[in-house]
Amino acid sequence: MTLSQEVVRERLLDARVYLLLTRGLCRLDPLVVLDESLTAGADIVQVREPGCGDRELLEWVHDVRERCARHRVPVIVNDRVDVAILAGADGVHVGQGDLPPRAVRELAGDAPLIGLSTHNLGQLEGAATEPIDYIGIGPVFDTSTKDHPGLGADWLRDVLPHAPLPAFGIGGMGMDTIAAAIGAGLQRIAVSSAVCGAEEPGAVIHALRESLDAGDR
Ligand code: TZP
Ligand code: MG
Repeated sequence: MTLSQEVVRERLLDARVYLLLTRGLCRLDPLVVLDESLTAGADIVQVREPGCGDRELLEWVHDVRERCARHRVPVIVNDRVDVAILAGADGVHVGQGDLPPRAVRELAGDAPLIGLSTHNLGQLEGAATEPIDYIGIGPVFDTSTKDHPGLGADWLRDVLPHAPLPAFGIGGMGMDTIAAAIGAGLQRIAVSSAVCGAEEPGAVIHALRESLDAGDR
């Protein structure tokens, strides 16, 4: 880890916009997407590269980590606890079919953040007894990034009060859906294609942040 455990946890508690960076979804150079997003105020960055070769992934996580550290932004690696440890990342994100959080904690130790994807109330409530730091909830809206259809804003409104940890709504988050998400009570989002695929990724991050901040007032 480049950032201290205290800083990483502080950043998590304040986080509103969590970027899932996937190079194949980027319209611009992925490093430009990353730099613009960091400058615009992305709070956390996840490296999500399904199907990427191990060596290439390790190098990419190093590059992302170096850039994020300049902004004191934690870097999370999707699925791969081994790569996260080797690259000195700040955390690992796992889904319901990945290594169980307890196994990730055993390998990674106490310091790194662990995030868990949840897709229903049972999984959301079950997260309370896992050794994790935050959860993803969704997919909230339809998205081409995942096969599963969006569960909807009404569903989100019902489940959100049961979230035992900081909860990031995910799936189809963007300028056309953020109002409905906020209306359902959401304060934190995880976003991929709306930022990666944008011509001006920084402007999208900035606008999403503004909406979320305004939602509090
Ligand atoms: N889980 C649900 S949607 C998603 C993940 C990992 C990807 C991000 O979604 P989007 O719609 O590209 O922001
Ligand atoms: Mg996964």
